[in-house]
Amino acid sequence: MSTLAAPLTARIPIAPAPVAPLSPVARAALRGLTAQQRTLPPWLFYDAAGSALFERITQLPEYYLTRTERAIFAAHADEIIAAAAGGETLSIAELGAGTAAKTGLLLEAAVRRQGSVIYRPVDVSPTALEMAKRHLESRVPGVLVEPQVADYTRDPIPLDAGAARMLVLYIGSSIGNFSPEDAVRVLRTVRDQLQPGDTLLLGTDMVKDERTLLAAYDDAAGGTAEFNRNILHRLNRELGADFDVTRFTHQAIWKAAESRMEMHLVSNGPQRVTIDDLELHFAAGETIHTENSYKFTQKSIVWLLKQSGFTLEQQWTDAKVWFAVNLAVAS
Ligand code: AVI
Repeated sequence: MSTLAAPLTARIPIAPAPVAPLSPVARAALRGLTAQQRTLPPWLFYDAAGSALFERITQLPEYYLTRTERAIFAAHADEIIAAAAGGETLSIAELGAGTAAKTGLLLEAAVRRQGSVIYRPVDVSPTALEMAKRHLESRVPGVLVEPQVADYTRDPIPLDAGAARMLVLYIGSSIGNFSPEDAVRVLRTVRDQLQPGDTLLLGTDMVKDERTLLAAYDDAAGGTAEFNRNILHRLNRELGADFDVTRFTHQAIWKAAESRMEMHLVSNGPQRVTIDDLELHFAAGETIHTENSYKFTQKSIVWLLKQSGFTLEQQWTDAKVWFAVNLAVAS
């Protein structure tokens, strides 16, 4: 038999059926929920519903962070901007800007000082950036908003806006949601984009009495519980999981040795959950660890900045030293 007569399929390799790559959400869920201590990464909180729930948290009486930091800006914005500018013209960038609700106070101070300012908010959410642009350009004349959609936790972002001096804002104690090692990695990436003399304004929530911390992460109205449980609703919505969300209880724990608040979701009893082909069995009391929120001391702030290539230059706090706004210079 000539080779030409051989059955066609015998000679043409059949390509395996393509396997669709997992989405980042599916990958995170698969990896985290099959680990010994089940975990879900906190970035999963921030879909549209979760971002709205977080906005509500910032207004809760127990969640002192946002209003304390805002009060520090309200009292010291001119001083902060003057110290960052050091006599030069300033451009301002903001990491994880979201809707840039508190930033207006600092931008107003920059406009008072130099007449106009370029402001580059960086965020993964184009919708939040659009809102920030519309809101700020109408509210603060003199601000030119140049939004940038990027994941600053992964990719270096070009920060140079052509001005003599850059000020990078990383406020709201967002740095506290990273482990110390990851926090250094994130800040080092920022440092690598700056020139010596440029500055970073870092908001840090401070260690304080346990009662205040527990209330901030487990409020009476249940807003934080709803925010925490939204992560399971998200897996139901986006991955077709079948979590019975009512059977998971929100838990906030203060871990003094690690200097962090932890959030967990505790399984109310033995239960089975499926996500596509994956079957998960939860024992009663077993938890999914959803967030760490590190709290700082003067020593840990200085350490973090030093490891990341910055030097702490000036610091502003509230009277109770619950929150600190730190100006650090790229060394
Ligand atoms: C966004 N981040 C600084 C908040 C925090 O306090 O760690 C997220 C949050 N988690 C519970 N409440 C607020």
